Amino acid sequence: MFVDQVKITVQAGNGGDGCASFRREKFIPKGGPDGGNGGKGGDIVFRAVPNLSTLLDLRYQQLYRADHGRPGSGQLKTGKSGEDCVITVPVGTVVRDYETRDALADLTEEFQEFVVARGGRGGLGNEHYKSSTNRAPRRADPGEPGQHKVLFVELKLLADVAIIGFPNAGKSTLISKISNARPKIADYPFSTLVPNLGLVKVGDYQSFVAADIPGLIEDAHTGKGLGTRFLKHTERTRLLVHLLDFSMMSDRDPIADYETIQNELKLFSEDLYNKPQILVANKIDHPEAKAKFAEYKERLEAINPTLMACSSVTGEGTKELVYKIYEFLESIREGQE
Ligand SMILES: Nc1nc2c(ncn2[C@@H]2O[C@H](COP(=O)(O)OP(=O)(O)OP(=O)(O)O)[C@@H](O)[C@H]2O)c(=O)[nH]1
Ligand SMILES: [Mg+2]
Repeated sequence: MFVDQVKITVQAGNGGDGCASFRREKFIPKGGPDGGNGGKGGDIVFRAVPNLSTLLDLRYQQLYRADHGRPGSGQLKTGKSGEDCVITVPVGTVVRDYETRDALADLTEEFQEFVVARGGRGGLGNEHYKSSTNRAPRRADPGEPGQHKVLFVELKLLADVAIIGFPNAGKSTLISKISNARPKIADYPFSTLVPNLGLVKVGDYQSFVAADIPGLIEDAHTGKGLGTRFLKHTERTRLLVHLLDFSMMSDRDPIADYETIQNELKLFSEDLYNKPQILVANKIDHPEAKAKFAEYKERLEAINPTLMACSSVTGEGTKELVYKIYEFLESIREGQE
């Protein structure tokens, strides 16, 4: 299981203090008590939203505070309530107590909300204590403190995009370049034995999850190489990045490679075979790889017009690829709505 886990601290707002005050008006010599109540402190609220897929934002901000309530004032004015602090997380997020690991909330539906820490109630003003026996109470209460909690937030990751291709095509190198995943990279085939998931940041606020799938080869569907058992991880992804090796060293024919992999996908699952793909010529930094790319470009574009080139080692073209993947995921998402 691949999980994203973050520790955060939340502090709800304190309630505002109640006010002790008496009416002072011309011609009303002994005005009664008129101190208002304090406002309520803001809550800390978790909200599950559809357009997030990771807890990346929570890694950047680890302390969340809601506003305090304002104190009450004379003329029976209640203090303003503090604003809630809303923490947006992906659907599927579980919020736990950090110490006990008890689940406090399981956010399984879009726009589901959960108040994890309550703001303090405002203190009562002295007007509240007025009675037949005490017409001029001086008592006013302080606001209650807001709740403070240390939380353990976790999310089971599901990949949005899977990187597929022959062994050694550079899938692990690519995911290590664009995400926080640090898989093993080696110049021999089948260096990746299980899928690696990584969080990819796009600009400041957006992100997606990519999976690096162990290499596929001809007859993978019959169990050759590592077989297709990891392809089940790709069934829930929305997009495939199909990586082709363009280094001259491997002396591979990218079109034959492409067709071999496509054939294996098809034999494994028609649904997977029909998923949208971005075709990527990798190792474009290699001497003569650019010439090779120029040679194949037209034929590859005829197969799939969404064709890009990059080097997972130097980073050339990887930023463009990340944006292209994101754009693609967004358009798929919009198409589903
Ligand atoms: N020059 C160059 N070498 C690369 C590039 N990407 C990967 N490599 C090299 O290619 C070899 C294989 O890279 P990996 O990332 O392990 O390949 P993989 O596709 O994950 O391989 P498997 O896990 O075995 O399927 C390593 O020696 C990498 O350094 C690239 O863009 N340019
Ligand atoms: Mg690998």
